[in-house]
Amino acid sequence: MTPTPEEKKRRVAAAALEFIVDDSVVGIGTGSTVNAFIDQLGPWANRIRGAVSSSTASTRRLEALGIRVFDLNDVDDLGIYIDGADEANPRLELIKGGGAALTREKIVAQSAARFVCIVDESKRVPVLGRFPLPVEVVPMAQRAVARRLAALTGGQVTLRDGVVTDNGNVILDVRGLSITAPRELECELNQVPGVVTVGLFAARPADVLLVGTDDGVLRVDRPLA
Ligand code: A5P
Repeated sequence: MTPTPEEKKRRVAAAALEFIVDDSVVGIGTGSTVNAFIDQLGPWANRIRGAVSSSTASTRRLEALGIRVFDLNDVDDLGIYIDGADEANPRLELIKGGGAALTREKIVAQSAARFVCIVDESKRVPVLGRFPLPVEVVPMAQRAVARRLAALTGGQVTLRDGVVTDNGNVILDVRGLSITAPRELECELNQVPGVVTVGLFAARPADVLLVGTDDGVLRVDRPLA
C-alpha cells in the first residue's frame, strides 16, 4: 500500500534518528517534517544532553517532551543539525523559509558540523526556484528591498501577509526564479541593506539528504565539489 504523506514524513524522520550520538546536543530545525522528527525523540530524551532550536515553535515541542533546549551561545560543539527544506537541488543546495524560520535555521545550520536534511521526494528539483524564495527583511526596509530584489532577480516580489518572524521582521517571497547559480545569488542578495537572511542555503548546503519515497528512505550524500 502506498504510504500517506504523513507516514513518509514519519519514516524519513525516523531515518534521521540514526545520526544522533549519545550525550550530544542536537540542532533542530522547523516545519512539519521536523515535527515528525521531534515527535519520535521521546526515547532519546535521557540519552542526549539537549537541543538547540531554530524557532519558538520547535522549542515548545521539544520542551513538552522534557528535552532541554540550550541557547546556541552556550554550546561549543554542535555535531549535527536536522531540518527540512522547501527545495533541494542535486548539489544539496536548498531553499528554506517556507515556515519563516530561515534566519535561526541558517545560524544553527552554519554552527553544526553536519547538516542532515529530511524531505519528501516532491522537494527534489533539478534547479531551485519553483518554490518562492523567502527573504527575511527589516520592516522599515520592506519596500526598498522589494524594489531592489525585483531589479536584481527579475522575479515578482510579494510581502507574506500577516507574518512576523521570531526576530520581529517581515518576509518577502520572490517568485518566477530559475536559480542556476545559488551560491552567487545568495551572496549578492545578502548585500542588500535591510536583508536579514536569504532563504538560499548554498554557502552552507546540506551534507546528507534523506528523501521519503513510496518505497522507503533514499539517502543522498552531497557530491564532492
Ligand atoms: C521553515 O522556515 C522551513 O525552512 C522549513 O524547513 C521548510 O519549510 C520545510 O517545512 P516542511 O517540513 O513543513 O515541508
